[in-house]
Amino acid sequence: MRTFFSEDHRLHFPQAELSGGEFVTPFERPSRVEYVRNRLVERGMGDIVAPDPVDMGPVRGLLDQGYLKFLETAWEEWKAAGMAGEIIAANVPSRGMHMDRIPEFIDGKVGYYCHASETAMTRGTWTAALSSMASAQSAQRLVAGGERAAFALCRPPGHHSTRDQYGGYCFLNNAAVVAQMCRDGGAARVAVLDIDFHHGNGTQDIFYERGDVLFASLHGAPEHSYPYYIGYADERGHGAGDGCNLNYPMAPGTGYDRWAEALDDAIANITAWGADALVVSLGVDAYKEDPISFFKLDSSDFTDAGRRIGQMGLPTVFVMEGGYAIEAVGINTVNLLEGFEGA
Ligand code: OKP
Ligand code: ZN
Repeated sequence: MRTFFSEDHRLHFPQAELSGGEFVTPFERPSRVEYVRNRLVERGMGDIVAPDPVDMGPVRGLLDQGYLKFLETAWEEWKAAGMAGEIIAANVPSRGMHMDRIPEFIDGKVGYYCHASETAMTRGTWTAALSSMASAQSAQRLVAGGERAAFALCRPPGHHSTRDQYGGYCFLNNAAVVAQMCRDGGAARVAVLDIDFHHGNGTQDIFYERGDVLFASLHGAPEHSYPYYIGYADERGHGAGDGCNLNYPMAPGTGYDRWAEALDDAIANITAWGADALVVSLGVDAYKEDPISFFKLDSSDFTDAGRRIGQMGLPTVFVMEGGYAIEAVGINTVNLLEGFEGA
């Protein structure tokens, strides 16, 4: 399987993440994807190539124009306003406030376009997010051209970002844009299977009222896990999208038996629905040693999960999301891809 990967991910490396009331080195750090790349090489998974330049057409078509402009100019505005540090949202609109009036001052705009203040932005964040999107798009094009599968080694990840909000380490929703590109390229029905430990709230939100893209997510139950306020099983889609959103929230301590049951159910639903193409939001933070998650998967479980996904027989674009047990991220990610290829 071919991998698309851009070195420009390094341009995004904030010094700070707000965690437990203190600033720590972000869990989502550049070394994560270096471990994945090294493991791909070690296992001879296939070539690793730089993506073609990002195509803003599909990005602009799916996401909010004001949000994209904000991401592009935020750093300049932040610095022009005399802010000393990295961009961190200190205020967000909440209950009883206006959700649709956008402040002019950058500090207010930052909060308007953010849903979680752990995530900082820096000078290179926008460029890195675009390079991540470029990898996802190149992987999609390869699969649209007839390859069975491709892997986008994206960083920063994307599945928490909506049409107009960043947060949860995500700025641009790579998986959502890939799904839309599959639709534009002729796939009538596209499924997004999100196996990252965290609920893919951004992807859910983007497709919630659409009947042509099915979203299925396995994740830590919102009662106990970020993003906390979304991801319940009774969120099933709305309007034309009714029935096209499948959430599998699971309790702390969930191991592979229960997790694989949810995976099988998601797979059965995607198959019955008649998907023509599959996008996998590939996070490996369901791993037992992950520092910010509470599932108990072993490394070998990722191989088995990949096999089950491969048995669907669909053209598949893998898009990297989370995974923070740094040294195991490479092993677990490549295990899943190998399981897929061996199916
Ligand atoms: C992004 B992805 C750590 C809390 C972290 C945000 C998690 C974002 C996960 N103190 N909260 O889905 O892996
Ligand atoms: Zn995650």
